[in-house]
Amino acid sequence: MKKIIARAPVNIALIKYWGKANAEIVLPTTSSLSLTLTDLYTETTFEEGPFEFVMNGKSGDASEVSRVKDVLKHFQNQQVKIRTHNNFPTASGLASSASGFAALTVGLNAFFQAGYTLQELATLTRLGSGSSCRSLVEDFAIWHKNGSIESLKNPFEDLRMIVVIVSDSKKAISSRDAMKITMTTAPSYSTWVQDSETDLQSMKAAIVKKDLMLVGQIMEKNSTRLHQVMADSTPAILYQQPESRNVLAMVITLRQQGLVGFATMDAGPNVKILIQGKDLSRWEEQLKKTIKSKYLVTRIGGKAYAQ
Ligand code: 2P0
Repeated sequence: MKKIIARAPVNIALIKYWGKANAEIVLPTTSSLSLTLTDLYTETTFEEGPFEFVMNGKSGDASEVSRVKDVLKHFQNQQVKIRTHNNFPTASGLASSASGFAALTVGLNAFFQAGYTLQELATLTRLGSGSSCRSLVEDFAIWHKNGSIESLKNPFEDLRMIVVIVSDSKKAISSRDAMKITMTTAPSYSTWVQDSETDLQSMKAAIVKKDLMLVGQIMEKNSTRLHQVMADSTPAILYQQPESRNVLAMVITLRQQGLVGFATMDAGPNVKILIQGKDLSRWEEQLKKTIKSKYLVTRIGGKAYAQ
């Protein structure tokens, strides 16, 4: 009996994606850049049989199945039983669509021995979740606005990400819908698109120079600007909660006191802090002292694979 297991890590953007130039084939308005989180991943098994999609022990709902089929229809047939689960708490408020679709696409490629190239897999997985194509490569993943995927060597040895779980409730609005609202209503959207290009170029230069302070500063600014352009939408899209802002303020204060770390936020209230492993115990001490929320700590690196 044929069986394939695929695994793909979550990725977090340092330069964010927020809007589609072509919604049908999911081409973004800007290029984005991310890192994968080694210890937070989706694992998916594929077995022979009539089509079935089970996520975290439950049958997938209609919209999940429809997105899965958008990818599956590019393979030989639909005779496959798919079971998928996340190794991180499902209610942690962490997006799982990127790791989920990366595992799905890479796994289907192995299961059906389809032989798609990396670039072709990126094109397919985007149909399920745009940002999932960034979980297909190691190191810093760049998803260019023309659709191509690039991997830029990560020169930093000991990075960690702290994921502060401010809320575990399901978000009020999906990123797919929210980015559409921002694109069509935020007066500052075109400026955001231009600034994003400048940020990407500065970020690439900072990575190549191995300048962690600069990488962190650009990352934090890019995230702040994303949440400003979201707030500039009508209706305003507000993912931050008071506790998110407490964590952001804590990161800035601690950095002023010499503890290096930088914050970024996505389409939800959780805050991710990029730090160096050598500083982890000092960060944990401060987190326990200052905030109520739970947090996870993960290493950085890895990519989707199937066996
Ligand atoms: C990112 N996000 O770059 C940005 C920052 C959320 C905030 O990519 O519509 O779930 O399926 O392409 O990939 C979330 O977007 O959206 C996302 P679709 P996806 O990580």
